[in-house]
Amino acid sequence: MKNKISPSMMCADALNLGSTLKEFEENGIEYLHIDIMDGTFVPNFTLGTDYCKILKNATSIPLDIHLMIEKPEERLDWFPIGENDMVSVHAESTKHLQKVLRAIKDKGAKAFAALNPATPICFLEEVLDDIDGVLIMTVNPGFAGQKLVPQTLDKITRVRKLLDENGKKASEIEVDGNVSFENAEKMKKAGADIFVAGTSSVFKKDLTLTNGIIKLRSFIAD
Ligand code: S6P
Ligand code: MG
Repeated sequence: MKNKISPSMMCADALNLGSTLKEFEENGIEYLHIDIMDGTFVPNFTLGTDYCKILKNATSIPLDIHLMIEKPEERLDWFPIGENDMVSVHAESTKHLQKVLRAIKDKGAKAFAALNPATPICFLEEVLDDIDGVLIMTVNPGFAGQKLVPQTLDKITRVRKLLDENGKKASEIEVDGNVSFENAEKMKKAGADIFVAGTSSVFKKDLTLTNGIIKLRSFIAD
């Protein structure tokens, strides 16, 4: 399975969005990670529905919409979800996880179940047939620039095992939070496939976007 990079758009320079998207297209970026926060499920507000629509119209790079909101089942239709996109919904955010995951798949998109660092992986057991992958939070969600929660590295290994043992080898694992070059290499070894790139890789201050992407790809290469 090819390793994929999904830059976290909340870390992008809002004043230079057009040139950022162009550089991502030139570098074959696989997804655009868009953090949607509601100030309740997580203590922050970031990007929203109109931002998703702007990106959808501006680029053919698929969207990777990370919903960190209460009642996602009531708000899914607010987003421009298309066939090549992926949408992650937190197991902790809804009483109706299976229903939301199915609704995402009904739109033709890939459905990912997201888990906070403290959420046990058994939450995945009853929805294995309803997901295309798992988003493992490697920090507590809400902010960029945090430190890795170290036990989440082992969690990647355990989720990969759970998926493989249940005949879900094609299901992917996305990692989100402090995906630095060094951490990305460890995450890759543990079984991660999709890497959300933020302030310590693609958007690192002392690197150009292109050099950050090239460097990250070298750390997650097979
Ligand atoms: C955090 C959010 C993430 C961050 C990303 C930032 O709540 O879900 O997507 O934007 O982790 O990257 P970094 O490398 O600064 O942690
Ligand atoms: Mg995120």
